Amino acid sequence: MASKASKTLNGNEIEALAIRLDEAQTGVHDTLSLADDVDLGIDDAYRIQEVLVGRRQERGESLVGVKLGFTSKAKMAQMGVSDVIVGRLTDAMCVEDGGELDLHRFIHPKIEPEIAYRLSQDVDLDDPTVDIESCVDAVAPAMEIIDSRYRDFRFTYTDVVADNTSAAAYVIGPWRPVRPVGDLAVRLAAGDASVTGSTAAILDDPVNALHALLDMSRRRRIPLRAGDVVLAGAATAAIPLTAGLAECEIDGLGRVTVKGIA
Ligand code: OOG
Ligand code: MG
Repeated sequence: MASKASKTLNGNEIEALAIRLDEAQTGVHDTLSLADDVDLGIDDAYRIQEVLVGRRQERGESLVGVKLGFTSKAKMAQMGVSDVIVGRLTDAMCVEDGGELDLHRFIHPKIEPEIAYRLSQDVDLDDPTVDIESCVDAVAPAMEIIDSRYRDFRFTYTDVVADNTSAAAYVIGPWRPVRPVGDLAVRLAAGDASVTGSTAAILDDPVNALHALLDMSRRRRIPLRAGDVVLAGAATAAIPLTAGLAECEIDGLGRVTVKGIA
């Protein structure tokens, strides 16, 4: 049986797939799974993500952080993917706490509860002794808006990596000095939908997301810089984002809200 090579596409093919995803996002229309057309390996998927994000940078957006995906069983079960993934956040995706979000920007947005960490210093990915926890100075309740560019949110593991892990927008509540998070109750409500869970659903403790991030960043050469925001991955399944208030409360960390505008 032929094994699936992970890096098989040439530069033009990578570029074409990145453009397809970029145009789906900017044109607010969905596209079919890339896996329908190509045999997409994980290394190529991260190459597509890099080109895709590079196009956003060419339009003037800046990289401001990273996000992890599928760090909880609830998310893995909802989307049928069971490996941790990493994507990039840009300044254009940031919405202020209590702010408004024009839903016309999105194809089929969902919202999910997140824990955000803030890096206080650059992380040297080549230093084997680096202590990622000591590179973090603040923690906050947060929400992520995901908007898969794939029809009906149906994708493979490599598809979702190429699509910058469905990243679309995020909102961060009040930062507070970093402290152990462990097991805190999480509530998220948006329109008629709501979901509850615990921060311990994130790799048993969201701090483990930092260690997973270090590992992924080393493997994928994703820089981690002072000031970067890190979204640790949703503790619960995502729910549809509809017009009106969406709010997330995490016991002991506080509350964060955003208003969807139809
Ligand atoms: C992929 C993004 C997953 C998370 O927090 O687990 C993610 C998706 O569900 O479309 O952001
Ligand atoms: Mg997320």
